[in-house]
Amino acid sequence: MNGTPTHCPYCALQCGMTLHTSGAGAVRVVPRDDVPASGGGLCQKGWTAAELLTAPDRLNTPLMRRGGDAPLEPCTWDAAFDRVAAEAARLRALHGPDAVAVFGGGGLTNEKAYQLGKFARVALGTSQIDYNGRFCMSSAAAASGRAFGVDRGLPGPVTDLAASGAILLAGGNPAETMPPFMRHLAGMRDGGGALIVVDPRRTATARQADLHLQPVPGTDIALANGLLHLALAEGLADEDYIAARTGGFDAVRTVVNAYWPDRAERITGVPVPVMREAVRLLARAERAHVLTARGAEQHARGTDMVTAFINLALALGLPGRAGSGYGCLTGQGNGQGGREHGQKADQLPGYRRIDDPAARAHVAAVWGVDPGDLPGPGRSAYELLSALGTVGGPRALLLFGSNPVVSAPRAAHVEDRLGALDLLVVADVVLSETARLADVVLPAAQWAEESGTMTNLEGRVLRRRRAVSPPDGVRTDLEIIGALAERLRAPGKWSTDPETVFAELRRAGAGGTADYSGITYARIEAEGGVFWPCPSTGHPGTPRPYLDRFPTPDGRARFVPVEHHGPAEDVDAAHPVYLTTGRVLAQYQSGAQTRRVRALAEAAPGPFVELHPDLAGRLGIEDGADVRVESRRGAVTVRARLTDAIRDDTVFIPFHWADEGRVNLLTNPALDPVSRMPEFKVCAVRLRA
Ligand SMILES: Nc1nc2c(c(=O)[nH]1)N[C@H]1C(S)=C(S)[C@@H](COP(=O)(O)OP(=O)(O)OC[C@H]3O[C@@H](n4cnc5c(=O)[nH]c(N)nc54)[C@H](O)[C@@H]3O)O[C@H]1N2
Ligand SMILES: Nc1nc2c(c(=O)[nH]1)N[C@H]1C(S)=C(S)[C@@H](COP(=O)(O)OP(=O)(O)OC[C@H]3O[C@@H](n4cnc5c(=O)[nH]c(N)nc54)[C@H](O)[C@@H]3O)O[C@H]1N2
Ligand code: SF4
Ligand SMILES: [Mo]
Repeated sequence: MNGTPTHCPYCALQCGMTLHTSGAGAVRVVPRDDVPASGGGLCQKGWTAAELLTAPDRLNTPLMRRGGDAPLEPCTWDAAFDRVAAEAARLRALHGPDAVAVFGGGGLTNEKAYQLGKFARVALGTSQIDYNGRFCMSSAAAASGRAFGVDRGLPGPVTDLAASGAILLAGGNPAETMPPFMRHLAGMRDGGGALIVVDPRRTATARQADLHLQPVPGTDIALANGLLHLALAEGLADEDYIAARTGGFDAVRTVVNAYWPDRAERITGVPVPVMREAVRLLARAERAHVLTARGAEQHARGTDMVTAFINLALALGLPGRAGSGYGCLTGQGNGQGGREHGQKADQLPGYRRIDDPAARAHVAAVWGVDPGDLPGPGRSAYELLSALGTVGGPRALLLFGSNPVVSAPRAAHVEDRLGALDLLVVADVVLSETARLADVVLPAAQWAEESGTMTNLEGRVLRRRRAVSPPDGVRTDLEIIGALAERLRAPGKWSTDPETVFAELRRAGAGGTADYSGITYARIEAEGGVFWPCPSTGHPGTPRPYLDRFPTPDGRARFVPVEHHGPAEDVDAAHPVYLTTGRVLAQYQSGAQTRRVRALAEAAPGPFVELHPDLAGRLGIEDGADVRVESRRGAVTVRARLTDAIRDDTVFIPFHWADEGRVNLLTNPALDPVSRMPEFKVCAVRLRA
């Protein structure tokens, strides 16, 4: 038995695990107890992660479609690469470089995310690149950038949470989305700290809370402004901190003045005494945290929603104090790193802005190209997907590590757009719902078959280590990108070795916001991970940024006044019920991976709609019955699951399934004006038995 220490393939907690291989090729997962974030824990997805390595329908040869309606058939790698490169070159010559687009993923390693961004700008010369992280934490990223001058998920090591005196968690359900994370919250409660959960559903997480605020979906701005109003009225704000470390408070004070308690209760449905209790718990704790996750971010006003919670945290004096602060729980395995190295439409490596001349000059020098040849900013994820195949839009798409047919909002439209392309290329491990539509499918190596680095929710850079060889016929994403770059005669170097790519990433990002230049594989190994920013090899890394100053021009955090707007699509007579969406423990994202793992498919076999018995009674819907749920964009048929844990004006459907249970047929693509995040978390529906 050999053991390879690595991390789980799935979420941002990046739980530690050792993979033991036997001669027969079987891989056994054993939790590691030397990884602080998971502390020896794994969830059911982690325990069963190795099963996908040998999934019966794992892709192990490239596939190609010769002509529109022809079936996908096996082909050689050379044939696949030749076709992709020739088509890309043809479309580019015909329509210009933006005719070819790229879509990436927050599950890709730092090395792949970096190489993909470089590939788009240098090999294709296209501005049209974005990724699924736009659907994930982009609103929190935008709000953090606006307030603190930087966007790094948590303000400190996740183990700091256990020493907190109070945590307000808005729109997160880690009991299902990161189960081992709950030990940190439980540790806090054991030490006398209070957990306050804001969620329209009494989730498994809310059931472990001291206080549960159950608002109408989409009303978090009114709630956070109401909480801040109460804090000010009760003299709980930290005026010294506000004066010393922040700017812009007066405008926020004026705005929240109008969110008097009764008004906040009327908008949110949260009783005033519960709000008052929440504020007192937070303000009285010596150390406290305000955290957000997707429930308070995936809104057409998501950036403002997060800002409202940041304003509350700032007024209580939390950010920039050791053991306190505001944080966002990132989502995907590399949700943090995936947003730093340039696969975002407006970004260059090191979290630099692509429209900043100094950033362009620095990165172009590392890439060996002229800064003037780098494209400018492109379209955001949903805007990119919905421009595919339109006049002036991209004619080809190369997609790595995402399954938008299931996970993008207004999915039928996105599917339609994908169908209008001249060329769709999908690199994946399995034939996902999106890969099924492709003209060329490239079978990629996965997780335990490759090495690289991932940045977890703490901002700690970790090693992913290769434990087994990829199956014959499969290539790593770096090999795929390298081969295509070569065929496109791209300038510069296109290493397929992760450590070499990481060395280049360090140089490209040096001096940027997310500075990895002092991080090496050897250091990660020796130190159990390194926190960015880490600007030199002698630098210890930065577990807790902002202790002395915020990386804003004047060193102060910025208050930004925000007003409640309500959902982009409110309920009305035709569509009288709010729909919200999210996750269940045993399935991951679009389900492409976890639906193929037997124990997970058994634990969460299919889509359902959670609804309150009172609502069900009014509609004549019985538990277990098939229900048709319709929005202005589409309809799904799912099984009714009656529970009094949800508000009676709201229903919940998880998004992990395809076919008639694909909830993104219903969701609203209304975008946040700053982050371009779609409103996954609220739209209006009607239900029929
Ligand atoms: N099992 C599992 N774990 C995962 C994933 C997975 O797919 N499956 N995905 C990973 C990824 S990429 C992510 S981003 C994270 C997401 O992790 P979470 O953010 O914890 O997950 P969600 O279920 O999307 O949303 C959290 C909660 O938001 C609530 N909510 C809905 N609308 C609102 C609202 O208007 N206001 C508030 N305050 N709350 C609202 C929902 O009821 C839900 O309980 O999970 C990661 N972990
Ligand atoms: N309604 C609704 N929709 C949502 C959300 C929601 O809360 N509600 N949440 C949104 C969020 S937060 C997210 S993050 C997105 C996620 O949604 P997607 O972007 O669709 O995420 P995954 O299902 O993880 O897709 C990853 C794909 O990459 C493949 N893959 C895995 N590893 C590799 C690899 O190393 N290389 C390559 N080439 N492929 C690989 C997997 O098999 C899978 O097909 O969904 C968003 N959509
Ligand atoms: S919590 Fe996340 S990282 Fe940990 S085992 Fe589960 S899916 Fe994997
Ligand atoms: Mo996510």
